[in-house]
Amino acid sequence: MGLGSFLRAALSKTRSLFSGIAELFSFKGKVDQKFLDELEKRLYLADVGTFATQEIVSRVKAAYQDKEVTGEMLAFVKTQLREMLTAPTQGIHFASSGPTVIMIAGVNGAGKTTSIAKLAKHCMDQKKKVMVAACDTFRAAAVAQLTIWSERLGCEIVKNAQGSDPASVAHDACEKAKARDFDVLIVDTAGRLHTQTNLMKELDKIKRIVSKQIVGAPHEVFLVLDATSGQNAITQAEMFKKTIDCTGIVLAKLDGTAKGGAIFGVKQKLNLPVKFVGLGEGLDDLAIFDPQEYVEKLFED
Ligand SMILES: Nc1nc2c(ncn2[C@@H]2O[C@H](COP(=O)(O)OP(=O)(O)O)[C@@H](O)[C@H]2O)c(=O)[nH]1
Ligand SMILES: [Mg+2]
Repeated sequence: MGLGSFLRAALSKTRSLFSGIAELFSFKGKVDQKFLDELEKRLYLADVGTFATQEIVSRVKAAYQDKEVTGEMLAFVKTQLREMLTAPTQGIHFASSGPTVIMIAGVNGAGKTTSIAKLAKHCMDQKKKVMVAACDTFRAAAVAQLTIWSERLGCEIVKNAQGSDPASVAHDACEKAKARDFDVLIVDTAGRLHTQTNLMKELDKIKRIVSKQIVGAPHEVFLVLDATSGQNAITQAEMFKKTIDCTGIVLAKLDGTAKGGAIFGVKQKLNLPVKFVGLGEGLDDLAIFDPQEYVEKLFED
């Protein structure tokens, strides 16, 4: 199955909500307040979020108020949606020389460790030498889980005992990555500590250590969000964004949720690009996020 049909299948639940938006443009009548209210309601139902919904509705109003509804207007809406998601770069921004450090953050269960395994595979497929660092030392299971993935992938792992200082694991990993010419270092982190303040301090510390060790690092800080949590994911993202400068989002678990529309809210509210989407639990279930393809697939019958 090609990536296109794979994405299309993963979006089946979200697509049924977007077909409700498309349907509106096949109705006879004028773009009046009633039509705009209905458009607003349907965008909102598709979990596009208040902010992005208001934006689309006001653009449709400005362009088409009092005109007869036509299918052309749907193309206009698609263009608006696509523009909302457009980001300057897609995928990973690699360092021009030396190891590229990718730091991964997010709440427990969001899909961090699984996404790391998929990202490692993605980089290994490009013939890059990949190392992962198990800096979620808070839970023993987290280290074990990353170890299993690294064995399956055949990539290097740097780890330490549960409860050890995550920043020192990150430090070790940077040293090894430099000394042994690794191309990519992906750093796993905890999603929950005793308090949120502790967690944020720890993430900040890891980030500082990494930046001292390797020029320009971390080159990417990906926030992993669980797509099934919809608008709730945005609240989480705001918290992380305040502490660590995230460079992009990995939206995990997009398969099997109807909340794929939340991607628009994430981008509008946080101005963080969605870099990758998770489409399942397997190593290949990750796709570089392409706004054009995404919007096309959302509206396919
Ligand atoms: N269906 C689906 N499940 C996922 C995806 N990503 C992660 N998961 C599952 O979500 C659960 C939590 O993932 P994990 O990587 O351990 O989250 P972490 O606590 O953030 O590291 C696991 O059962 C994963 O298999 C995805 O893209 N799709
Ligand atoms: Mg984990």
